[in-house]
Amino acid sequence: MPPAPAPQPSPFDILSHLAHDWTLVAGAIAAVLLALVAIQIARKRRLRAPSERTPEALPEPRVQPRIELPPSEAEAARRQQAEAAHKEVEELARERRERAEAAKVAADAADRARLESEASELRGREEEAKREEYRAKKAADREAKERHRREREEEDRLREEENRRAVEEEEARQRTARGEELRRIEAQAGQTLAQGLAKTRTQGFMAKLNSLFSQPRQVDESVLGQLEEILFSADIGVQTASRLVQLAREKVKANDLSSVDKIKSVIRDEVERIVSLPVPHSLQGGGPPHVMMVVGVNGSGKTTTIGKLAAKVSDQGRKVVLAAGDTFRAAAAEQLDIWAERARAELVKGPENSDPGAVVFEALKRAREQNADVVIADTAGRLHTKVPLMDELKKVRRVMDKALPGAPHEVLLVLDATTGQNAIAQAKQFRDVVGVTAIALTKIDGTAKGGVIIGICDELKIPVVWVGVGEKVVDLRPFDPREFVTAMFDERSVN
Ligand SMILES: Nc1nc2c(ncn2[C@@H]2O[C@H](COP(=O)(O)OP(=O)(O)OP(=O)(O)O)[C@@H](O)[C@H]2O)c(=O)[nH]1
Ligand SMILES: [Mg+2]
Repeated sequence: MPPAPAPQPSPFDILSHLAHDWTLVAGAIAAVLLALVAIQIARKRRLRAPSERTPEALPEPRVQPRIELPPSEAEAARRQQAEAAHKEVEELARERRERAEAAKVAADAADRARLESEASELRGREEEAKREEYRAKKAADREAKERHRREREEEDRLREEENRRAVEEEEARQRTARGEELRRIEAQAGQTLAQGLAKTRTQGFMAKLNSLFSQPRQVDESVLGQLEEILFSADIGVQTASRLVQLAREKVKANDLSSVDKIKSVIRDEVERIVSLPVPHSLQGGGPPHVMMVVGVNGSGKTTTIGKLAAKVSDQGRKVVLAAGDTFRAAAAEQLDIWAERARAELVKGPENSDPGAVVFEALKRAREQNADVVIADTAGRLHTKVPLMDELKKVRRVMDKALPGAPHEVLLVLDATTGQNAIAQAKQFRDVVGVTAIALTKIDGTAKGGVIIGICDELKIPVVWVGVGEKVVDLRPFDPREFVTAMFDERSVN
């Protein structure tokens, strides 16, 4: 059976179909338009973004120098030559074409031959003029190239000059800032020894000892037990603690101590006796110049102490030379440089990792030439347990003696009080290897372990000559045994 014919669409069907298609087309157009608008907005945002940044985010505008030199006389002459040759080429070409045209229409064979010969001769001259133009142009280009080379060279020179100026300006700015910082620090008064010892007195073993001593009671075994416990937990070292306890026991046995208060004065007197070692003159007496070698483990405060000492020497109107003998770290010489500037001292330094002996030798030589009064030599502070460092220090010592027989006149060991009894162990090693003559105990202000001074003096019999009570240049106090004992034992010594 044949298939039934498809029904004919009605006009309404055709219209509705068309309407449906138009909706689709309109929808597509609207989507495309929307996409275009979105792209346009995004582009505008991107373009606007840089100007909306904060001014700080923008890089510093750098003016690139632009140099344009006038052409040299030779270059100008060559250009003119090339132009003249070019004109000649055109003129000759024109004449040659005229002769060739005339030859084409010449009726007489002899005339034609003459014209053709003239045209050929003109071509020869034209070729020669072209070569001349080429040569002149080439020469002018070489001159121009040379001129551009000089322009770039001048631009580079200006750029370098500008960079150098910028570096100098930055350095000057940093110097000013450093100077201001220094003036601010120096305007502050330095700490007294008592203020430096505040933590030891209020938080350390002295706090416990003073509290024991303030009890109004008779001395008995329990008091002695407490005394023993406090002293052994202090940082004064076992040897010194047992000697103090022993002394108190003997006094009790001999019925010399009836009240706790009396123990206090016995302990106090004994501590004063221990710390009152004969003090050698520091920073004077040897040479001239008087040479001080500064040693100590890293971070103990050597460089800072040297800076403070140098400032003291300069303040006395004496000339001081600093030797940057710590060549293991580049930063060490830089740090000393800052201190030297503060202290108005001359600094002698060498390249990183160079021979410390050479630096020290040069410093002593310079000091002698300039009649300096004092030389203070910094040294590296790697761990004292590393044998090579100790060997290095011994070598530096020998070099000093070679440069100036008898030098160093003083070997100052810098110890960090915050390390407590470890400082005593360090001191023993340095003493045995390099022969320490005096001790500077630093950072006493940051610790409750100030009692270590007593142990150092008792066990090593090396005098503590300087005490660091803070980071400022004025925060280095000559150690005064009486001031120390007063600061430790007297209730009202700290304010
Ligand atoms: N509070 C306080 N800080 C100090 C004192 N002495 C030094 N310092 C600080 O201790 C730190 C180390 O001092 P430096 O002088 O660099 O020590 P150093 O022994 O030269 O160290 P190296 O060069 O690494 O061997 C620095 O931050 C100093 O400011 C002090 O008496 N009191
Ligand atoms: Mg240092």
